[in-house]
Order: sequence, then C-alpha cells, then structure tokens
Amino acid sequence: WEWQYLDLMRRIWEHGDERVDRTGVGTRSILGAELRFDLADNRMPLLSTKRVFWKTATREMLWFLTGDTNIRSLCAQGVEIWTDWPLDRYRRETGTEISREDFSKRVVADEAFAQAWGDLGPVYGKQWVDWAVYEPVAIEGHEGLFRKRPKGVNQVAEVVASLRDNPGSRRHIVEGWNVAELNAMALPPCHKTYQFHVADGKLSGLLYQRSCDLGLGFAFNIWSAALLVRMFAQQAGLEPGELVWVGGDVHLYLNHAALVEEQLGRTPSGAPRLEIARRPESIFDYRIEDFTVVDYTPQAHISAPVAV
Ligand code: THF
Repeated sequence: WEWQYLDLMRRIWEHGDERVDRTGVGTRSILGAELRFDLADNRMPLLSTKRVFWKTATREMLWFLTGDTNIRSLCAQGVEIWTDWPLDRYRRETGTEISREDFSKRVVADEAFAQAWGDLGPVYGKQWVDWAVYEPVAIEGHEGLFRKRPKGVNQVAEVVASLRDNPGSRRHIVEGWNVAELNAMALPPCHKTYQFHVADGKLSGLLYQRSCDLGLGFAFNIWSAALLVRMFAQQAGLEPGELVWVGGDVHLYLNHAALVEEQLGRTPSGAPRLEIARRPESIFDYRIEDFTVVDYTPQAHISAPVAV
C-alpha cells in the first residue's frame, strides 16, 4: 500500500500546482486522491519509509476522544504537535519572546496560564463528543430565544451505538466541520469527516480529509484513522475491514524538498500490526498502554518543519 503513498507524493511534487498558501510557506497541490488499505490481521498503515511516532499520534487520538481542546494534557505527556498554534498566538498577542520549550513547560505548570493560552477553541474533541445543540425556549414576549443544552451531541458514542443497533446504516458519521464554530477554532478541522460501513462482520472506515500535508501530517492522520476503526470495531464486536482515505487539497510544502527526495528514494518494507491488549468498557476508556505495535522496522526518521 505504501507505494500508493509514494506514487501520490511523486505525482504532486512533479505536477502539483505551485502556490502560496495560508501559511506563506508555499505548496504544490492537487485536488482529490484516494488510498486504500486492508486492515485484516491487525495490519496498520504505518509508513516504513520513515519512522513514524505512532504513540504520539495515538496519544493525540485518545485526547480527541476525551473532548479536551486544551494542549495542556498533551504537553504533560511530551506531545508537542499542537503547541505551535497557541505559541504563535501568545507571541503575537503579548509580544513576548518565549521559546517553545518554555511555553510548553509553563502550560503544564500553570493552570491559569494554560486556560488563557493553551486552548485551541472548539476543535475535533469538542465537536466529536459535545457538538453544541441549541433549543428554543418558550417565554412569552421573548420569541426566538434559544438556550444551549448542557450536554451536546456525542457523535462518537452515537456511532458505537448505531454500529451495534443498525449496522446497515449509511449514517455512521463523525463530523468535525461545525460551520458556525469554524471562526472560533485555532484551525478548522483537516480530517473532517469519518464514515463507517459494516459488511460481512467487518467494519470499514472512510476518512475525508479536506486538506492534507502529505509530507508530515499524513503519516499521523492515516494511522489515527486506522486506530479509530480498530477501536470502533472492537467496541462493536466486528473485525477490522478496510480503510479508505480520501484527500481534498493534497499538498507538499516547498520546504519539505529534502524529505520528499529522501523518502522517494526509499523502498517500503514489512507489515506492521497493532495489538490491543484488552477490550475496555467503552470507546472512551482506552489507554496508551493498551496498544502495542509489532513487526515495525522502519527506516530512519526524517524531520521536517511544520507550517503554522
Ligand atoms: N498543519 C500542518 N501544516 N501540517 C499538519 O500536518 C497539521 N496537522 C495538525 C494541524 N495542523 C497541521 C497538527 N498535527 C507534527 C505531526 C502532526 C501535527 C503537527 C506536527 C510533527 O511535527 N510531526 C513530526 C514529529 C512528531 C513528534 O514530535 O513526535 C514528524 O516527523 O512526524 C495534521 O493533522
């Protein structure tokens, strides 16, 4: 399967439309791509042509499932993949020179600071487990009044239930793109729509990703999507089926040239698998210790800068 990825990378690098993007870094970009991966035998789409820190991606996924949108608990676990956005805002709004390391330390040590500066707004976790619902209030003389329900929609819990109760449904969807709240998010969701499909006792998943940083984020996004399918499958008593990844704007950042060249020169090898040690009570009870990857012998990590 990894050849599908490398072929896509080559195609974009050679033929993508070059433009200056939101971040100012510049990309080569195409619209529309599809990759397919068979999750049978616990196999996982973990790139072998560079080492991918799957535990970091897994911690991020578990953080999404808690509904948390503050980077504090990530930083406390040494996960810094979301730190650059709050850091950027802090530097911009206060004019303070602070290193990423010091910022992250302060977020962990100082709760009030974390509350003021560590929140990303209503991003993935919030939308997944607590999508805000407004209902009309009937007060005479105050028509058109709405109030927010104390608890929003838990899309994740609802999908687990619908997989069990109505497997043939075409509505097993977890959606991150809450149009009315996009402006309040540090970044609108990239991996915005997950859809699940049951056939023959197997659970397949489709991720529609509107924007994909193919050199950096993709490795995380495809791993996490597969992980989510595995957790849903286990919770619903189904075997893992297929993962379908669909990209919208799929791009390579121009400052990833060295990564692209290095990675395209490498040959995929091996078939890593994910073992899940136990079946937790619910989809919200997984812990990092539950996951073990076996048969993963990647080539060296290739570091590349993230565009903020
Ligand atoms: N913005 C951009 N430009 N690219 C992205 O991939 C991206 N994301 C999230 C939100 N905005 C994005 C953030 N996710 C890394 C990985 C995922 C990220 C952000 C950064 C990263 O730096 N990975 C390194 C090292 C990881 C580590 O420190 O352990 C890597 O080499 O993989 C995509 O969802």
